[in-house]
Formats: sequence, C-alpha cells, structure tokens
Amino acid sequence: MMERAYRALCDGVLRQERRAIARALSLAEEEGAAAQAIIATLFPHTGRAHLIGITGAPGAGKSTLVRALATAFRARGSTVGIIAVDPTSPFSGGAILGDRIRMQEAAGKWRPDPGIFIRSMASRGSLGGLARATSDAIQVLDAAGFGTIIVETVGAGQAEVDVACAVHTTIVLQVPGMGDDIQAIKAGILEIADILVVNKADRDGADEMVATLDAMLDLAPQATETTWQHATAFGKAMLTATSAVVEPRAHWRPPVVKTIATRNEGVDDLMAAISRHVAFLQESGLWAARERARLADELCRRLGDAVLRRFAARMPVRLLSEVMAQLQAREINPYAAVRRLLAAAEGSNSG
Ligand SMILES: Nc1nc2c(ncn2[C@@H]2O[C@H](COP(=O)(O)OP(=O)(O)O)[C@@H](O)[C@H]2O)c(=O)[nH]1
Ligand SMILES: [Mg+2]
Repeated sequence: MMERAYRALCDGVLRQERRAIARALSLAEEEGAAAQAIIATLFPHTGRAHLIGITGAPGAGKSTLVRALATAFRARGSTVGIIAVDPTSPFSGGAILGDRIRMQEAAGKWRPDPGIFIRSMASRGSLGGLARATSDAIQVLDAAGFGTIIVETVGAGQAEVDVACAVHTTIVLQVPGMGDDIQAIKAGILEIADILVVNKADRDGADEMVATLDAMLDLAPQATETTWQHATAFGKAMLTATSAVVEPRAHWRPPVVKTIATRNEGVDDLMAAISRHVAFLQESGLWAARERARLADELCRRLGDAVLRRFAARMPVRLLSEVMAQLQAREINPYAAVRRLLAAAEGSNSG
C-alpha cells in the first residue's frame, strides 16, 4: 500500500510534476523509510544533470546571480532546479530568514515557467545533515530531469567544501571593497573554486579585486590540478581503495569573471565560463572522476552514519556513562576509552 503510494509519487517526479517533486523533496529531507523508498526508485534515473554550486558570503549576491543564471539557462533551452541551502543556526536566524524571503520573491516571479524549480531548505544546524539533505534533493531534481541544478550555500566554512564535493562546477562569489587585502580573501576559497566571480562590479575596487585573485591563482596553479581535493579524507580513502582508474591530472585555471547580477551584466561571460568548464571536465575525463568522488563521498558518509548508529544501538548506556566518568576523572585517556567501547561492542557482536 505504502509502496504503491511511493511509486505513484516517483512516477510524478519522473514526469516532472511540480507537486510530486515538492512532496518527494520534503520526504527526502525528513530522512526515514520514505526517503529510502523514494531514493531507491529515483536513483537509476539520476546522474544526468550538470550540478553547479554557488558559494560566497551572505549578501554577496548569490541569489540574484542564481536568478540571472537560471534565466540564461532557460533561454538556452535547459531546465533548472535550484536548491537554496540555509544553514539555520540560532545565531544567524534573522539574516537567513531575509535570504529565504528574497528567494521566495524570486520564486514568485518564476512560477509561470515550469522549467525552473526552486527549493529552499534548512540544514538543522548539522553540516553532515546539510550534505545528506542536499545530495538527496539533488537526486530528486536530477531524476525529475532538470538539466542544470544549482545549489546556493552561504559561505560558512566546511559547508562549502561539502557542497564542492557534491557538484561538477563550483562558483565562488567575492565582492569588491576589500582592496588588495589578500587576508580578506578566505583561505580555501581558491582550492574549491572552478570559477571565481567578482560580483557587484558596479562598486569601487572591482578591477583591483580581479587582479588580486588573478595574482593569487598564478601563485598557486597546482591547487587546481586534481579533483581529490573535492573529496573528504574518508572519501579519498574509499576512492583509493576501490579505484582501478587513475585520476586524470588535467589542468584547469579558474577564470575570474566580473558581474553585476542586479543588471544582468557579465552573465553571458559567466555562462561562457561554465560551458568551457563543462567541456573541460568531459574532455579530460574529470566529469566521470568527479561523479565517482561524489558517490564515494556519499557512500562513506552513509556508511559512517549506519556504523555509528549500529554501534550506538548495542552500546550499554551504563558502560557509556562509566567510561565518561572515568574520562572526566582522568582515570582513562580518550584512546583507551575508544578501545574499551569498541571491545564491548565487538564482544556483544560475537556473543
Ligand atoms: N550594487 C549591486 N548590488 C547587488 C548586486 N548583486 C546583488 N546585489 C544586491 O545585494 C543584496 C544581496 O543580494 P542576494 O542575492 O540576496 O545575496 P546572497 O545573500 O548572496 O544571496 C541585494 O540587495 C541585491 O539586490 C550587484 O551586482 N550590484
Ligand atoms: Mg541568497
């Protein structure tokens, strides 16, 4: 009965019915039996979309640029799915709410075009949750046949790296006003960027910002040579262990593009840079490599969750609190505590 309902829902998703897509996304976000049933049915239909990540500080113009890009993709005949991630936290609730409202305003303008679907989602404060919910949402939209899927994330550290794991093309937004202050350009941003955008180019200092980014890229060309940097340590280990294929080492020098998202300026240049990146990924074999990295990462994450859940389920609470007390009293060190808990879990496994 339930199973038949899920199948009907998934059929709706595959026919790109908006209500079915919205419902499937909600169920996927809830993470339960429903999510598993839906992903099980939809997964064979995924792996076709071009996945684009857009990251940058709050207010950098990501949502405005996403809107401009979506319009440009539509004009070129591609349907577009958009996932706006809100890493909701007790500290940033206000700003995030504003962001969500702006995105909904955009959604209001776009609703007549069935070729664009926008989903705003919360991460519930956990980075792991963000990565999981994002990859499930990507799979739903991918199965629904959206040719381009854009994921917008607030630049908040590890989350960008997680998102970079989950897409083919990562666009990093910067805004002028930092002058030549290299310190102000966040460490790690160049490593994850496939394309750098200096948005709000109507402001002073845009050309200086482009020059600074170009100079930084010239200093660190090796940072862009592999895709392994896009995988977490766990994912890398999995890829290395399972992979018979050698990672291609093609070189991509991230272009720096100036845009004024509010006036649609520079959007054609950005579209051209995106097309070049897709062609590069396909010709170099990196497209397939990134797919593998993404799947390995997802597998590792889910495996880690499942193992931890299973482990926790057979761990006597009494032993846990005993070990915690010993730890606090410095009677046991953290390594020894882990060994003791593992031994207990393995003991109950064999016994
Ligand atoms: N002057 C100027 N303002 C922009 C530009 N792009 C976006 N904005 C404005 O910057 C604000 C934040 O934009 P938004 O897209 O919501 O940023 P997000 O938080 O990165 O998604 C809005 O008021 C936009 O209208 C631009 O190129 N130039
Ligand atoms: Mg936004």
